[in-house]
Amino acid sequence: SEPRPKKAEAEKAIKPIANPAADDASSVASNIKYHAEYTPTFSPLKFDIQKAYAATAESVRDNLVLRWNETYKHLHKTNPKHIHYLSMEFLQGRALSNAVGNLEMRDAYGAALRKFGYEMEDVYEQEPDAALGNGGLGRLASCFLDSLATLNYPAWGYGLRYKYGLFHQKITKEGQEEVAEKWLELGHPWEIIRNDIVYPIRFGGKVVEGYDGKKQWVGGENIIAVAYDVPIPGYATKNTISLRLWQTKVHAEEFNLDAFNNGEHDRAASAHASAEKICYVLYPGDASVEGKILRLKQQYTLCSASVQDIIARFKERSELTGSRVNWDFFPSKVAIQMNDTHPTLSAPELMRILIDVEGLTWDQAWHITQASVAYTNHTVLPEALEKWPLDIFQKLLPRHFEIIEKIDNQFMKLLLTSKKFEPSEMIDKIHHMRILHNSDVSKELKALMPAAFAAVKPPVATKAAAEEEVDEAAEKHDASQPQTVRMANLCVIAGHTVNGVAAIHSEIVKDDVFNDFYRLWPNKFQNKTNGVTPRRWLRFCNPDLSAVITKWLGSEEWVLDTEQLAGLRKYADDKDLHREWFQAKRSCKIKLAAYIKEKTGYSISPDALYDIQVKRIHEYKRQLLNIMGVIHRYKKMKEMSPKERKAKYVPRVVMFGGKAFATYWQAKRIVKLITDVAATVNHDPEIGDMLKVIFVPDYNVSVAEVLIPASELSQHISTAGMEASGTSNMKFCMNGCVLIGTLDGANVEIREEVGEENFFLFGARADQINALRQERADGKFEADPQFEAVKKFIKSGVFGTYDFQPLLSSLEGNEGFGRGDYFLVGKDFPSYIKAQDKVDEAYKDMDRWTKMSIMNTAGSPKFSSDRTIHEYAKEIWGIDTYPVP
Ligand code: T68
Repeated sequence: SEPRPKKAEAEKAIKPIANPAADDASSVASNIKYHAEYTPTFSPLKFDIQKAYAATAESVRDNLVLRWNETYKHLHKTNPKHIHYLSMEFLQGRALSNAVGNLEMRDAYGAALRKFGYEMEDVYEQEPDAALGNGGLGRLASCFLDSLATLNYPAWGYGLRYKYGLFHQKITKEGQEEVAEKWLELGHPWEIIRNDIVYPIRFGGKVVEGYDGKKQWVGGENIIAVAYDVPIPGYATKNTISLRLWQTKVHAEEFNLDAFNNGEHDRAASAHASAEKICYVLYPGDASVEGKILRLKQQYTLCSASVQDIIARFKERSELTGSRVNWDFFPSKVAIQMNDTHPTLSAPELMRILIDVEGLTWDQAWHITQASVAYTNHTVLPEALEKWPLDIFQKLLPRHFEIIEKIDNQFMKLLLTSKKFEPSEMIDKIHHMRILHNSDVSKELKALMPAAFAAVKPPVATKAAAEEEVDEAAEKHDASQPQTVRMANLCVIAGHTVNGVAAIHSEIVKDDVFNDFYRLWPNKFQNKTNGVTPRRWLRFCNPDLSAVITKWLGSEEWVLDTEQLAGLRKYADDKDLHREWFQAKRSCKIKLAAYIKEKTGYSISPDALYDIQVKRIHEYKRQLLNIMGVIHRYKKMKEMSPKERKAKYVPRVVMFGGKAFATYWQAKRIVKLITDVAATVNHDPEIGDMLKVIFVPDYNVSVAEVLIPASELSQHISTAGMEASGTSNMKFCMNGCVLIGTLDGANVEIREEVGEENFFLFGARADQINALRQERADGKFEADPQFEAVKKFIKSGVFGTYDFQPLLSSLEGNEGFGRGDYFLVGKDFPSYIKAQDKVDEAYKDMDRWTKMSIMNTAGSPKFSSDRTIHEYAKEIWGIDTYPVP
């Protein structure tokens, strides 16, 4: 690397020149200097690192905009079918390092920044994470955008521009504390505000019928959504797609000047305040009525603005061909993917616009909608399947409610006339499958029901008597059950395809969550196993290991063609590769150790086994099983002589990271337990480096980029059947980390790919879980003495005085809410401990371990999101690739 000149000299030597296409170090430096001077966001007196970041980002953005414009023009001209990926969450992380990497300009930017006296990595660090997501679902959306751009698919991402992303997590003596996240505070160079792309959004009001019978939705609160575009570059391609984020506001006319002049300042700006708060925070708690309305407003804003935008572009491109708009072509130009149920309203919104605005018939609109939208399910947890109280929904979206009512009726009719269910099952099926839970059934529909109903009861004497009974049955809804709009049911009914996110999850979707729908429409259901982008999650976050891989595979083609990673298998026993592999992992471990020291004050040895569990804190993900395993280990170590300890165990650092939802108390107690155990164990001189416990604060994408490359063992230990897929498991696997896990989500497929000898398996299988819970409820469960000992150890106060009883109570008793060990921590504990003992055995033999590590990377090709996206493109969206020439 070139020697660093003095900053002042460099600044004098470099001329500021705007050159968006610059790709050599000198021109890049000129471009950076240009932005430092002419895109002035900071004081002209200094060129500090923050300004270096801002100017570098602007310079990279120039390059992106160039490609972005070309892509738009190319796709406008060729007019292919586009995929529109609607998601309430995108967990983008940092943009600069990724963009420089995808543009393959690391060397040019590294050298240019060095001319100014800065290291590129330090400049990258200035960027706050764009954390517009909670976890896996949002990060998946971001990996998909990277693959869509890289593979040259015509695509748009649509989301919301939250002012505050996912909260920052502070770890204090009290446990987790949440602090508002302010990613926009110093400006965000990666977005382009599009004041020309604005759509009206309405809430409330009423539906009026015109003389021609046409429905019109009028009145209510009227706001606008403004587009902010984030260019998404593909890797080693010109194609640069858009993530369009909507920001809510109102037109200036809504500002009440009279009120303001009267001194009523708040009232004057009340329309502004009401509109702007929609985009304040990601996923506000929805326990209160206010919270619910806000969340529904967010969802509708995303759906309405995006659908209006999609339609506007469809019309624009139709007009281009000189013909009038032919709506029959819509599904051959537009695919809409709903990332979970949060964007479900895009289906009734599309119906509304096609019928009320464009004048299509119901049947035409329904056909177009069904042929365009598809739904991905990400969870089997019943509490996570969205239901809106009917009254709130109807008030906020009266026209959509009418449309959904009609879809619901149409669906029930179809159900009654389909031959898929026994007449005796019919009433039950209607109750389970319809969209409007516990609502009345129309007269027309009731007329279809006697036959079904008569089959349940002994045949009724007269038609009138039958009808009466039908009335009763149809209206008999459990008063304790509120009337709701079930979004998942609407998704399944309106979408042409429903997919799960890992093989086992897609089976559960068919056999359990949506079994009735599966019986009705078996062909609607598919699997699309998740994937992660190998650019961010291997090539860029782990340059050390990437260099070794490239050297042994002979080229860097694996970054685009991950299948080539399998080529590492043939060197899995090569001693030279072992040495280089070990060194690469070790250098990542040293970087992580420095990071841990800085963030927590704890020193960890790079010679220890690095064992990591990072994900949202949730009971089903069982961080509790992990920490109880750690406590067991600590307790055993204390009972042993140093010699015995060394013989049985290897030195290990167990790291945790993840955020708990602010009001999820049980999850917060788990965080507290981990940090209290850490405080005791890490200061125990008898134990020393044999065991360290670290809670890494404020886990996010950037922290993951430091942790994952340094991992040797990672934990994916959810109760079987509960984790839809998991995606960090894939990132760890790619980075040569060995997994310990249950047969859950994508673990099943990872184990198949890497080989069972390279995966530490334990625990009950998904098909055993119900029986095990029943066994427990029946009082037939025999507690494991080691597990009981761990509970006793915690209760004894070794880890301080905090009251962990509410946490421990969840593991006790046989059944009941929050009791009876619903997540089977105690049941799986003995097999977990055995698997962990096997880990220590394996780690004692470094050759064996390094081979396992290599075999994990070699077995990871399937888990590239490129593979996933190709499958969606072919089997759900029907889109082709269109590289910009
Ligand atoms: C995750 N879901 C799954 N949900 O838990 C994970 N939920 O197994 C899977 O790998 C991942 O999706 C990608 O498919 C989530 O992350 C949420 O974050 C969420 C957000 C709002 C409401 C409900």
